[in-house]
Amino acid sequence: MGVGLPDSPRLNREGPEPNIGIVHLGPGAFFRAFNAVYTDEAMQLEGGDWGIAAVSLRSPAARTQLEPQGGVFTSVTLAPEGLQPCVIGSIARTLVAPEDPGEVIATMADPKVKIVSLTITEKGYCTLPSSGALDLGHSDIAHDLLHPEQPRSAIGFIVSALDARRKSGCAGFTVLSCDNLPSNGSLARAIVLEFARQRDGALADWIESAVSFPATMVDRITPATTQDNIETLAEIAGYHDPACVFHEGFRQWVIEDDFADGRPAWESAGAQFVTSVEAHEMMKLRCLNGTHSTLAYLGYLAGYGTIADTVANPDFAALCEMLWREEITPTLEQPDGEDLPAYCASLLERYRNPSIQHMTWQIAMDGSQKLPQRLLGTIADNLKIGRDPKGLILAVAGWMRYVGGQDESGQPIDVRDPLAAALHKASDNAQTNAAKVAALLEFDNVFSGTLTENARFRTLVTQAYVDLVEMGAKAAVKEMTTA
Ligand code: CS2
Repeated sequence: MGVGLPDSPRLNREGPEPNIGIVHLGPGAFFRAFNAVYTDEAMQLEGGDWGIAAVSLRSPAARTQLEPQGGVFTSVTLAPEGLQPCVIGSIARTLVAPEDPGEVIATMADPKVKIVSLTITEKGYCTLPSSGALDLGHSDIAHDLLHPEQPRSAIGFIVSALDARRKSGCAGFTVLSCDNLPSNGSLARAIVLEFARQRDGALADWIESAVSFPATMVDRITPATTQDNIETLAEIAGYHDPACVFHEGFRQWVIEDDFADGRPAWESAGAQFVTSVEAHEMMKLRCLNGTHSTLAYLGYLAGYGTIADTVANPDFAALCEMLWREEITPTLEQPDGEDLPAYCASLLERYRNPSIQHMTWQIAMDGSQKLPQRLLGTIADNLKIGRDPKGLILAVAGWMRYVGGQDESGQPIDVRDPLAAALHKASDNAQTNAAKVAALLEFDNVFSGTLTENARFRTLVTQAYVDLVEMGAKAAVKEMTTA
């Protein structure tokens, strides 16, 4: 469990390793700064066997960092008054799925495991982003349907583990999606059931009754850990921790209270349990992630490395304020206990935190998977009521320019996206600006028919793209905010 720092600067647990009650898929920086911290605090305050088996679905990096330290790592809060390190001991075990998929299934099928939580990012769900439906043509899904003993996808592991539990007469578990997707609980439920039904109808029926899929809203800004972070921690704490994470102080976890077989007392660590998460999730996705992606594409094109650098330009800060006021919050229902204008104002403060080196390039990743829920739904809602959401449309044009693969000074952009090659080809093959926009709008797994058939949207996004090409992102943002 957690030990105090800096009085006793050491990287080990005081008590025994916690018994495992949670399997977590996707042990990246966000999971460590968020789920692992909440669970550590909940166990310290209220006890319980909620140790975490952290499973990487791809790279062995997390295991390489965590295993030699017995799963213990340092979470470092970037507080205004300085760095606050805290040692976290909730991870009891680390596994790398491709090395031994059978061991991962067996761990998930252990009756003592009550929760399987996920931070696998948008693309980990193997859906068609524009509709949220399971992509049966996805190579991992096709593989996992043929090889249930050796899955690759999170969905494949979940269904194989549930199959094993059902066969051994054991109860189901809770699948807890902690990714930035709208209605992430029902989305996870729909794709797990769809996948299970492809395998075995009776298994799907059993899952429907034995497994719960609560929705969650998760929020804590956590950039990828850098070598610099590791060295800084070594200076202040006196030890080397390659598994450390640096993050903001703010955190918010809103969870639908629907667990199949118990849960940690996360409320003791500040999590909010509610009957419906939807309004909270829409607020966070559209207000925070929507402007994050806007700043990522337009800021990167304007030559800014981080979000803090981007919003230090008053035009970009004004763009965020305009988006919140005129284009985003009018589409939202105010969640219980929140005040939308105050929420948005606090976001700008969080973005301005100069000690958080959150790279525009990092947030720009996987745009094809992020655009629908962050920007396109809000745009469609505005168009429906006859409003032109020109700022959000400029952000979409920024994405189009970004995935074209060349920045404003002609330098190549390292575009990371599952569709990167296809997007680049489509943009490259088209000769004119209008043809490039039209070619990208053909990606129907990103853009829904509601948008692509809307002539007003097509005109506005083409105009915004031309503006970006002709005047550059800085001037286009300035013009948008002074118009
Ligand atoms: C970011 C998020 O990388 C991204 O796409 O927008 O990870 C963001 O930092 C978190 O959702 C904040 O809670």
